[in-house]
Amino acid sequence: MGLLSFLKEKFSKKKTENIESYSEGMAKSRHNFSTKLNTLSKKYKKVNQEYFEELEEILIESDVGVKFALKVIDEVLEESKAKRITDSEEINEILIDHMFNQYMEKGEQVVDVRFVENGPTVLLVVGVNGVGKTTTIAKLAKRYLDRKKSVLLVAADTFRAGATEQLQIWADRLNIEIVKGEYNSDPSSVAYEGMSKAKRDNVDLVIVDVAGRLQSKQYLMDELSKMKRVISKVIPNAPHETFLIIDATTGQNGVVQAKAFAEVTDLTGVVITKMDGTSKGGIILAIRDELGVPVRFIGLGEKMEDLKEFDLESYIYGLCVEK
Ligand SMILES: Nc1nc2c(ncn2[C@@H]2O[C@H](COP(=O)(O)OP(=O)(O)OP(=O)(O)O)[C@@H](O)[C@H]2O)c(=O)[nH]1
Ligand SMILES: [Mg+2]
Repeated sequence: MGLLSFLKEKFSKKKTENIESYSEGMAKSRHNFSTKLNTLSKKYKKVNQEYFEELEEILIESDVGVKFALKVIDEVLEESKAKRITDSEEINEILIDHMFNQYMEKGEQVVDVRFVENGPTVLLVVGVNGVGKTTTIAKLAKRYLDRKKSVLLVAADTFRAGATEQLQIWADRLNIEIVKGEYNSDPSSVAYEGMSKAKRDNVDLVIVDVAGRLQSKQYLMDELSKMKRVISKVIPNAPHETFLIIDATTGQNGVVQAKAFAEVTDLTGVVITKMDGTSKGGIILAIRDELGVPVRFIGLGEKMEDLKEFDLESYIYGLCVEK
C-alpha cells in the first residue's frame, strides 16, 4: 500500500485536531497541487512522456523547486519502469511516496525546542522583516508557558521602529518579562543584557527576536556572529537553537532567503509561516531539500493556536487529500 492510501485510512478513522488544522490551512495549496494531479491522471489513463512533462510542471508550480522536482520524477520513472506500472493513479501514489521519502532522508526529525539540562535554553529567532517573527515568538512562548516553563523575551530587533513595542504587547498579554533596548541601539548589547537577566533569574527559555538584514551576506554574517559571541560569553554553548522564519507566501524568494541564512549561520530549525495564505505549499519540501534543516513548526493562521508542530504525514495529507 502506498503512503497516500495509508494516510487516508489512518486519518479517516481518527480525525485529530492537528489534521483538521492542516486540512483547513492548506486548502489553497491542495487545490493547486492535488486538483491538478487528479485532472492529469484523468487526462492520461496510461502514462507517457507528455504525462511526465506535465507532472514536472505541476510540481514546479507548487514551489518544490526545480532540483527537487527533477529528482523525484527520475525516481518515479525508475520505479514505474522496474515495476512495469503505467496506470497514472498508481504513478501518483508512487510520486507521493517519493516526496515523503525525500524529506525523511534529508536529516533528523525534531519538533520541540531541545532544552538543556542546566540553566537557560537560548533560542534565536531570525528572519527578514515581515515574515512573522514576532507572532511566532509569541506563539512559541505561549506553547512553553503552557508546559510550565518560564520564558523571557529579548527584543534584539532594534532596527525596525515598532518591532520592540510589538513584542512588548505580546509579553504583556502573556504576562512575561521582556528585555529591550532603544530604537537603533546595538542588538548585541540588548542580547547581552537579556542573557544576564536570564541567568540571574534562572529562566528555562530565552527567546531572542533578531532582525535579519540581508543587505549583504558579509553584513548578515558579521551581525549574527557578533550576536552569538556575546550570547555565549554569558551562557556557554548558547544559543542552543536558531530558528529561521520563512513566509510561505514569498515562494522561491523564501528559498533564496533560507539559503542565504544557512550559508552564514548554523540553523537548527525552520518555521514556515502563512501556509494558509499560499497555494504553493511545496516550499517546505524545497527548503528541506536545499538546507536539510528540519521544519519545526508551521503557521496555519494568525491566531495563537494556529502555530502547529510540523508533522510530515499531516502535511502530505493536507497537500493531497480532499476532505
Ligand atoms: N495568515 C497568517 N498570518 C500570519 C501567520 N504568521 C504571522 N502572520 C501575520 O503576518 C504579519 C507579520 O507578522 P510579524 O510577527 O509582525 O512579523 P515580523 O517578522 O516580526 O515583522 P517585522 O517585525 O515587521 O519585521 C502579522 O499580521 C501576522 O499576524 C500565519 O501563519 N498565517
Ligand atoms: Mg517583529
